[in-house]
Amino acid sequence: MKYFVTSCILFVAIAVNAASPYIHKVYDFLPGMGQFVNVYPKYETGNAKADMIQKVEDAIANNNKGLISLGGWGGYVVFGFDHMVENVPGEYDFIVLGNAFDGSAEPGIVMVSYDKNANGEPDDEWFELAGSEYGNKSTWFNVDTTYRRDADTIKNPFHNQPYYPQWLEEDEYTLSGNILPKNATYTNMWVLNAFAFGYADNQPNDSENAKLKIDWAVNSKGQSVKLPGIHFVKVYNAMDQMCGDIGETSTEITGATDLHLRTDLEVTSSSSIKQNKYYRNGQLVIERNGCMYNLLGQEVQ
Ligand SMILES: [Ca+2]
Ligand SMILES: [Ca+2]
Ligand SMILES: [Ca+2]
Repeated sequence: MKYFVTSCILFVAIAVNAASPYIHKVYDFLPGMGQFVNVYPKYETGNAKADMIQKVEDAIANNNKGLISLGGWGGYVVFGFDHMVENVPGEYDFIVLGNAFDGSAEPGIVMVSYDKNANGEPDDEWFELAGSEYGNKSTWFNVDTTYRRDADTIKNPFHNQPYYPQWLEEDEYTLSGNILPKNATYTNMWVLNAFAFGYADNQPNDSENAKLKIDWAVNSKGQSVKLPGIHFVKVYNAMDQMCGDIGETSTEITGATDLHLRTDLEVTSSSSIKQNKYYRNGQLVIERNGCMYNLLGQEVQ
């Protein structure tokens, strides 16, 4: 009888612990060399890879609304939900949040994985979500780039910290993936134009075109696959592009949401608010409606 009571209480406790719509855990993080590496998140002397992954998790999991930078091309983060994000055919299933705004699109390719071996680890096959540029003739596929510690010499005048991930023991590392077409134009300032759909940090978070469909998943041969849902997400910076003073184009991530568990998110069809992004007093700032914000969206004077 005592056992019966105990198991009833356990059942209630589990039932109350509902699935979270937000990122539950971060499994891996490795940025490409770049001007925000060792800054978002901040490297402190002695930090190991596990410490940096924990800082990334503290920033973007559980709707914490912090910000991480994936650095140069190929830099990535791997995270997971505490449940399977269901693939509802024809519907948007989840969103990866960034800090994109009109004129500042820094697209990251989104890969998804279903925990086929049911071990709770992202060690299963990955599938790319084929965004709007998947069929673009200017997209490069299956590229490898090796970053070397001894190449950490060219600095943006505003960022003098090391660009090589300081927590790595190795003196070089190789990143792999696809390179999306260049999206920048310059007249009197840099404008980074958004692709139509299917990426992270591309369309503004409140745009319908920032939302993602698991239906878009393709395997490494480019064949469409039908997944019941996904447990894990990998996002990597898919831009290999330098833009003068504002530096390399690098995807930022602030979170992710299961849209089937959060149906109340406000969405507009497009963002019409004009913003500018430039350096002021050595700090990258965003001007919007006469107010200045930092990369985290905090107002600065
Ligand atoms: Ca779907
Ligand atoms: Ca961005
Ligand atoms: Ca697994």
